[in-house]
Amino acid sequence: MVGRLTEDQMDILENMIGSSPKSFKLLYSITRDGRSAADFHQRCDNQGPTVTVLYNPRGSIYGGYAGVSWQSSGGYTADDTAFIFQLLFSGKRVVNTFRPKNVSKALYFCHDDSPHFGAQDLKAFSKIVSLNTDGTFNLNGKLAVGTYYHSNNVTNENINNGIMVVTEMEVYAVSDEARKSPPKGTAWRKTPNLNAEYTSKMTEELSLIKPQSGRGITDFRLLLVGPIAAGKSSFINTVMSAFAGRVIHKASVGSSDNGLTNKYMPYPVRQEDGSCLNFRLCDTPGIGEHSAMDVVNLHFLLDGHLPNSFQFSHSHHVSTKTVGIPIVVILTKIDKLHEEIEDNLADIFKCQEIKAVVDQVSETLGIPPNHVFPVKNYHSEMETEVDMHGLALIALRKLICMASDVLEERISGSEDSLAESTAITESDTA
Ligand SMILES: Nc1nc2c(ncn2[C@@H]2O[C@H](COP(=O)(O)OP(=O)(O)OP(=O)(O)O)[C@@H](O)[C@H]2O)c(=O)[nH]1
Ligand SMILES: [Mg+2]
Repeated sequence: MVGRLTEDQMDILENMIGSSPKSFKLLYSITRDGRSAADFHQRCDNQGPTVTVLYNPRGSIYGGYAGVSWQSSGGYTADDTAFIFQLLFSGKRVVNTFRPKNVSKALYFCHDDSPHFGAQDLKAFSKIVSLNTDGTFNLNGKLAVGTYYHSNNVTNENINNGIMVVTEMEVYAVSDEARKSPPKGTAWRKTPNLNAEYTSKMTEELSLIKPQSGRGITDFRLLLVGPIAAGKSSFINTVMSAFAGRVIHKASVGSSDNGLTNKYMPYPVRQEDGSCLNFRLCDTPGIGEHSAMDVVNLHFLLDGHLPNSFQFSHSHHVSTKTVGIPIVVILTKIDKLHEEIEDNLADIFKCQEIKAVVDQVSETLGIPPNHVFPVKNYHSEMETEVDMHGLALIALRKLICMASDVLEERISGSEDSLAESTAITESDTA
């Protein structure tokens, strides 16, 4: 198993360590090797310099570098090369290094502790970690940078979102060798150039797809479900824009604590000549603490029980029955990941940071990475942008193909009563 650290992140750590090119070899992974301090010490004691990396479910990555080997005993140990760092905060690249202010107390060695920097400036966990039902790990350690490490006025909340929960924790051995990096610019997902020729080929191809005849089904219904302000309505506008050849603002978009969309609304999509395509993009209210879109309503929606324009409210529920519906994740707002992406959208499949987020989403939701589609929606643009269309159409094609496969299966399979074929899309923020 190779670890989760991307080449870009290794480059950043290499610079922080600062002496020469570095290689990183995964020694310990909490998901692979066990969640006890004994599991950590068995793999990481006497291994020379190491870097510990914590990945939390809010999209933050942080950890610590130790320039000397971890040991099972010895208490406070000096290390003038140690530091605590952050690489990502809430999905955004935030790079900071926190150096020791008390070098003699930079590390703390104890058989009961996993990596422990300073006086719990960063302690991952003690003894054994409990596993949450969603597969995350409740580290019982602490992040309190500022005691024996300089905090540089960054709050701990702004490093770990105030939680010691992780989806993964890794410890790498760091050695003085140059990495055999994949050549820069290698794409992690093969896609054609996202140019005008490609988008026009895609729009033509998608305009020809129809539900299989035999059930009176006239269109595919593609359901957008996700948190408030994830960009569900914006994605609908982006797809509409790709087919219309101009920027469309049909679905209402904006930011509101309780969610902006408050209806289930299936939008038809039109081509430049005004003709409707054989699918509808179904907008729904965002899921959130104060939203009327709760689990009960979501189940009914998935069962196809909600009429068009159904107005969601906390007191208005329908009835239940569940069907297996394929899921595709539309990963919105990738332009917010870092500035270069905004300018080079066509290169996102070469960007290791996007790959890391795609892999993380895939792992967290238990769906294959090739069902996760990064997109950027129209938000401030005045003119159409062909690469944005390309990304949205790639996602749309997968949605329609999956809906078509399910429909075909159901038509050729048992004669159960099926009113319409639905593929569900989860939309999430990067
Ligand atoms: N930068 C950026 N902003 C986006 C993107 N997609 C959506 N937005 C912005 O995010 C905000 C919320 O977008 P909406 O499309 O209204 O989100 P929603 O999921 O429909 O939200 P609700 O209807 O409230 O659940 C708006 O201000 C959009 O302009 C994107 O890809 N990039
Ligand atoms: Mg909306």
